[in-house]
Amino acid sequence: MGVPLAPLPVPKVSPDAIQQAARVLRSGQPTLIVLAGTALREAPLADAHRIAAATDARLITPMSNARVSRGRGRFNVDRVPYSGDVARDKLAGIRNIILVGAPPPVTFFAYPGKSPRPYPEDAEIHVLARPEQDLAEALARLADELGAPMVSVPASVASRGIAKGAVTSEAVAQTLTALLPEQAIVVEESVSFGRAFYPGTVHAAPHDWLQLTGGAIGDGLPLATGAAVAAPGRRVVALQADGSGMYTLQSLWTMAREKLDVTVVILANRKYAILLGELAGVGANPGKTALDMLDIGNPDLDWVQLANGMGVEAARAEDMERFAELFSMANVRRGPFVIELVI
Ligand SMILES: Cc1ncc(C[n+]2csc(CCOP(=O)(O)OP(=O)(O)O)c2C)c(N)n1
Repeated sequence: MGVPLAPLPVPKVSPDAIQQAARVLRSGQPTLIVLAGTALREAPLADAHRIAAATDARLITPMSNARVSRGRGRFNVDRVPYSGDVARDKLAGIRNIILVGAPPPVTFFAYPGKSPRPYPEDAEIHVLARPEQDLAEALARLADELGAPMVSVPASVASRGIAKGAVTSEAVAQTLTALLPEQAIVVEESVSFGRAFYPGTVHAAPHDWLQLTGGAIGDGLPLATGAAVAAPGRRVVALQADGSGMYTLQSLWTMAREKLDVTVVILANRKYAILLGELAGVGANPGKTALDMLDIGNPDLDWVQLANGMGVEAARAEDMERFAELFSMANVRRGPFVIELVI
């Protein structure tokens, strides 16, 4: 006989941690609150915004988070920028950093002669809550301790409709905003192309945004598979860079067998594009052999045939009109569909 597993208790933060964070926030010094984990759900985000509005603290999240509740009617929080230089500019002047289930901000990669910590060296770090603690409860108590009034979500900006013409990151974000189904689960492993996706979808229908939290690429398609199994009735939209997609493309076969409602958008640039930028970032001057290693054409992958070969219907789009047509159609059908979006 198996012993039923009781859910693990979620420890609450101590009154001292609340008091300490409140003292820092009342000091009036420039303060950054870093939110991660379960602090990125709808209610705790609202409490974090109450705190920010009452104290002038700034809110931020790590670049990648396991799950964020976002879209129309919800509070948005910007992420630590991917570029170390941009992140350092953004966090200049910060005196205190309050961590809510998050590590201190770091840049994704380290570069010779540059600190991987994009905040001033003399900033003081305070831990309101560790990841395993009750983050929502901690933020609610801190907001109450500060007497922070409720704030309303900024009005959403009306959709500009679908984008037309050339495929760009901004155009895809615009079309996602116009067409994302209510309560979709977006799984994003868009790597270099998707820089506009997150900021550009703040006003899309309410959705959850799922990402890999580490650096080992290839998690997008399996994550989309798991999300679709876990949340039947919700459309999963996987925004998947092609190189990373190749690590785990057998997920498509599972999606077909399990008839999972996933719309897979393959962002086909036929390169490991981000690594070209990173090579430049460390001052390398790559020759032909190195550059060939970062090219995944020759021959080009045909994602329509790859998907068909695993029992998944698929089509290719080379402009935004076709993308919108395929994306709307895919999202209302049962089962998976792959769109190879040539970028
Ligand atoms: C498991 C694993 N292998 C290799 C890498 C190194 N790596 C980082 S990004 C990348 C290429 C990503 O290419 P793609 O998914 O096509 O996105 P793009 O850079 O073209 O936007 C590679 C190989 C990694 N991070 N993880």
